[in-house]
Amino acid sequence: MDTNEQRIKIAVQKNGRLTDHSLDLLERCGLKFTQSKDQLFCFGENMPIDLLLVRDDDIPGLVSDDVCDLGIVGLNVVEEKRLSRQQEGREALFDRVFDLDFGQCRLSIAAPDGTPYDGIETLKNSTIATSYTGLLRDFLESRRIDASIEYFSGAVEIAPKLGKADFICDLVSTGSTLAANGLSEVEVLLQSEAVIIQTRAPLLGDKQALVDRILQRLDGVLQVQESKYIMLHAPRHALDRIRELLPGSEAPTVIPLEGTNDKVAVHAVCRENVFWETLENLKAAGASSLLVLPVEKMLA
Ligand code: PRT
Ligand code: ZN
Repeated sequence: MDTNEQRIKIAVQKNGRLTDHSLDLLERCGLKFTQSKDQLFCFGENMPIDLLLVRDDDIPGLVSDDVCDLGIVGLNVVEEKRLSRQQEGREALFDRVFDLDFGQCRLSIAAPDGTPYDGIETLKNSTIATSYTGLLRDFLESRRIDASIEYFSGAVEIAPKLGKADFICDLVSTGSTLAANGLSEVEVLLQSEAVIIQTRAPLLGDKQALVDRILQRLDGVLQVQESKYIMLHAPRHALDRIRELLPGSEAPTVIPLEGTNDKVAVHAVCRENVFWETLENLKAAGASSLLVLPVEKMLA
């Protein structure tokens, strides 16, 4: 029976930088959804897995409080929530299960251009504007730097111009927002990307098996992103050298070629991208008829 309690709920950002990537990833795991009229809920058509579409800041709380079983959210938001709960004396009841290879950015401290900066001691007795108070406090305390933190909910980069802060602490990806506001990065606190988190609450009935199944599919999808299937012909005597040159591949399959004793076909899954240089090196080692194909699905 497919009662509501037996359906998995995944919290996904409703409308933002992570939304398209998150939905695309779940679709590549074979999940199909119908979106509700209010666009806050996606019903799983082919598996008992539904999505809750929410603000990214709410995702760690929903997973920690067991409203959702899994969540896709930036590590910056996860760590901020974990630290703010810890600073309130509460534990965050979720675990990070996978890094998802999108939404890359870093949380950095930046100074107005021209500010003399001579290492972290320069931050002593300064005011730093941020919406990441938990991560910033943790960073400053671990380095024994006494500075005051000014909470800004948005547009942090204008705080120095308004005379509200000496430094800012915000997310950076290309660096163009900092440059446009006359700011330069001086410290990196955290390298972030989207991650999947799972509740620590026990999953009842068939739910754990279903979560394991979806995590295994996610793992497969992430692995094939970079993987390539490579086929080539090679003289037997060159096999050792060719094995060394195949990037990130485990035991390639070696198949005899009809009508010849000294030539074989080699098939291998490479867990890294295969660049032109690699193909040229393989050819120089004696390989011929080289073919590189994308991998669509993989199940370990
Ligand atoms: O409405 P909701 O609360 O859900 O969304 P949001 O506005 O809080 O988040 P959103 O959609 O902007 O970002 C979601 C997640 O994307 C973040 O939590 C990060 O994990 C990740 N991410 C990746 C980024 C960036 N890159 C990024 N560049 N989040 C924000 N930025 C902002 C940054 O705050 C700054 O204003 O982009 C600006 C800097 O970008 P660059 O390219 O100029 O350096
Ligand atoms: Zn947000």
